[in-house]
Amino acid sequence: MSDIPHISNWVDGVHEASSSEKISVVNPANGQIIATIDATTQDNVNDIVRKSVSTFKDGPWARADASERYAVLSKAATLLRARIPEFIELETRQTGRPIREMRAQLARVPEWLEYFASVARVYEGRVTPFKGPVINTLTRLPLGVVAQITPWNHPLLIAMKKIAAALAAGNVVIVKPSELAPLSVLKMGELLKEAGLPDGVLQIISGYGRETGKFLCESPLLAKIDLTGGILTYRAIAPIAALNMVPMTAELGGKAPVCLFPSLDVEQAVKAALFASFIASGQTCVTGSRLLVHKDIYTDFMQLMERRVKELRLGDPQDSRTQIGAVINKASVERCSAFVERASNDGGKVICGGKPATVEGKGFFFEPTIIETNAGADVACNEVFGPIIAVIKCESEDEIIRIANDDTAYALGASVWTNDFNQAHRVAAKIEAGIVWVNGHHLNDPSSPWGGFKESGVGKENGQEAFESYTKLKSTVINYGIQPTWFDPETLNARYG
Ligand code: TXE
Repeated sequence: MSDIPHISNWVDGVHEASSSEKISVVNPANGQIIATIDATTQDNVNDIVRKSVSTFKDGPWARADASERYAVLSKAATLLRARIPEFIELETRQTGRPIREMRAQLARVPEWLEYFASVARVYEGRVTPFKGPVINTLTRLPLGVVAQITPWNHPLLIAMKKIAAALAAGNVVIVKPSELAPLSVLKMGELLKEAGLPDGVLQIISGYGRETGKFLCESPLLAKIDLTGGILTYRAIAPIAALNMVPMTAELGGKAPVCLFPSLDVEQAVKAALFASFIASGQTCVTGSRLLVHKDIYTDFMQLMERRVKELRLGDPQDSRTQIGAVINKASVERCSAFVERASNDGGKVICGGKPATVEGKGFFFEPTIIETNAGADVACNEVFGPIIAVIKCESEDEIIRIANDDTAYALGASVWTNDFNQAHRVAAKIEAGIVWVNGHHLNDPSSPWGGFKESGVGKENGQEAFESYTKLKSTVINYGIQPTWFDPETLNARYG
């Protein structure tokens, strides 16, 4: 018997019997299989959705008091915080990201449970200024059974952002984590059960996107689909969701500009660029993948940037000193190589990096790469999702703003780095992106709405907006003084609406 663990679906409060087909989960830093997961079939998906619908209708969670939802989610936060070291190791193993990044990221994940627990507890409805002796209350109800399709780049963070908001609002949740890095999410079932979540309210199912994910999203019984993934996945799901009248939130790609102005000293500009660009080996939707550098600091910036990028320590993700970990798989290495080749054909100059790498002969790595290019080049407009950064020399503030806004279909994150207070406000106001950071990048908080414009997606994660998007608004109009007289024989000034 193999000693590779199999982690089966979490359904109705237990790990189900394994599916006959299994999918291997690989550590991208050394190519070893670390676990297998289920490949959930269409019949099984349909069965789970049906059971989830009855849990929503008959179950206690949708009708639970806000104070009860608060208690369960806050306890889940406490339990998760106590187990963070175990999750850091697992997340590093399944994503290949450096352990120092996972330590910093996972330490904050319980805050999403705490925040949405609190929102559930304090959320107030409204009473509208309705004319006449009428009270109109607006209340928010859970939607029903919601599907969440989550990615591999920040597996636990992104799943918990969505799970916490949906549970706080009283929904039943079916999560389909990425088949490439599902293991931390699959552990959330037991944790939330221990916190007091009733069985069947959180279902976690595994499988390939094109099969299990597709079967799930095709269900007309869903009340919402929340996707973080690629634009092609959105395009595969959205038409059927529209036909089924299932609303969608979608957090897709990005091509974040990092706008660097001459009031910065060069060292500050380089630190900003390194931070924006190389977290997660560039595999995040807000990666600062276009450095728009003002001509007045360009030469000095490039000199120091080249030196600092060459010094980045690529290595074993479990080593605390490692700064650049693996990319997610072989296909990702190949995509990075193809981008570099196209960039060179487009007239770009590879300043450093540009090649696949291994650590002790193993794994899927790519050298941190900077490419000097023009704003219209493929590498400057399209999402690489790897450690390949386009640098563009810009003549003026206006040119930086124009390139930031016009040369890509994405509009998720952007950062503006300057010591000129007026310029900071002026540029931030003109940049078209769902999130603009001034003298920062990657900054994220459960209270801060997160989501893009244009092809970066629709709707928001985080904040009251995310909570509300998991509810439906009900208007109750209570008449305490108008008699219906419309069809009386003699009516004067009667009101019908
Ligand atoms: O994502 P996929 P991939 C972008 C990034 C990346 C590209 C492709 O540009 O290079 O997408 O990455 C599930 N029906 N982002 O291929 O496939 C899949 O199983 C239902 C940005 O890894 O979109 C997984 O659970 N589900 C992004 C999830 O979708 C389907 C993070 C995401 O995988 C499906 C990831 C289908 N037809 C990629 N096809 C971000 N915003 O951070 C796939 N899935």
